Amino acid sequence: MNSTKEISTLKSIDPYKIRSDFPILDQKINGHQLVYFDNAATMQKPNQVINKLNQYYSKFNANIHRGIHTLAEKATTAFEESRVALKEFINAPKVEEVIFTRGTTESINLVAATFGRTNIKSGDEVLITGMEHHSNIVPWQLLCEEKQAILKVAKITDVGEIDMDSFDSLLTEKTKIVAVNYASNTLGTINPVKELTKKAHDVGAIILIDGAQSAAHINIDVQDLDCDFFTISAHKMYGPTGVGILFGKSMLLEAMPPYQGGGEMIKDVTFEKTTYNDIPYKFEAGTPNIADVIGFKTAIDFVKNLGKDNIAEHEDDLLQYANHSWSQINGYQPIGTAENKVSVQSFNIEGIHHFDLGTMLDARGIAVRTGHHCTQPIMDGYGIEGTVRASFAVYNTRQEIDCMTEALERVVKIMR
Ligand code: C6P
Repeated sequence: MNSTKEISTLKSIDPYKIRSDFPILDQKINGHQLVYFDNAATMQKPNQVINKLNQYYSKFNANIHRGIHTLAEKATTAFEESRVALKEFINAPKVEEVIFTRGTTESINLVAATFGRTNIKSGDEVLITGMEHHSNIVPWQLLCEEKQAILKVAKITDVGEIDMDSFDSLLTEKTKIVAVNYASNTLGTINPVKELTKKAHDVGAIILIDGAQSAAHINIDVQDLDCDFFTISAHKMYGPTGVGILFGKSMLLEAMPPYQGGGEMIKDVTFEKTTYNDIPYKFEAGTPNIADVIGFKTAIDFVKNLGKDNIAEHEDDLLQYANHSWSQINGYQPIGTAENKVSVQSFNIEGIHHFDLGTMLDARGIAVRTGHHCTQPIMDGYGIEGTVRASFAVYNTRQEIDCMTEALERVVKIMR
């Protein structure tokens, strides 16, 4: 690595300093320093989050909203503080519009099973795009099968953007729900969700935005977007696994039936009739994932302290640098070359299977994802089985990209 690469030109993010907060990064894998480029699958967790989980379990573990003892009150306060932090993080108008779920997958299933089942009837249409994660396809397929509704899919272009002519032609008065991701986990494309929201509303449809890949990289303002539903997974923004949120406009949430039955979601239960709790609790049956909800707030604080604009600037530098370096490799075929992207790059190298590439990179301590990335229709569209995917986070460096470039060059030499 030369000195110009070593000294970052960016002042706002110092990845070398940030790395000291991430104990997992300081280890050897297969005899090499770990290079973690699988951040779109899940990000690593800083000490602040790890310590918060430890603190909860060692100092104030208790069930919430149930006890009047001191620990229960402490846990309840911390849990609800996390909801307030999420409200602010996405600029939701009301705190009760933030529902804790297991993550994006559960959030989408919740909307399909409650709003969807209540509002979709035979012949209605649900519109998604060709670049959705399976989590934003299958719940709508299940709904459409049950209701004899029709799932429509807007095409994507060769560079991996939504084909707006296709989207416009499929969006009609019959469309009742539009569901689209803010950023594609496979292509990295950032979609024009504000524009799509306006289009959906113009035909009287509601829109759900799958925000899984946007939360750690893009400023989110659900009021400015005017979206009806928005989803986040904490683990894709330096937080714990198994927790996320569904944002929903209160008018919609209040009209929706509950998702699951159990404790906490009720007002009164008799064998004859049950009345339901107010939102958000109506959608939070049972003991929630208390520790991880509390850790989620710490992850939000971590991201807020760094600043999303600074994060995006750093990650964009890495994306440009990676593409510049890898484009020199014989046979490099990037998949997903849209103008406006988060820091995700899928690619293949001609003549070498993506699994072989992934395995050989792992032997050099480099973690990437290989396969279809839970977006099989994207692969079908490009006529491929899968790709290698590298995805970057704040703690990644140009030096790590150099390691991967060297490793790729070595693999190409061996395999050709
Ligand atoms: N994508 C990836 O490697 P969950 O698993 O519920 O936290 O998130 C599901 C999900 C939904 N939408 C998008 C755009 C996503 O990227 C993901 C998760 C991971 O790309 C795991 S498959």
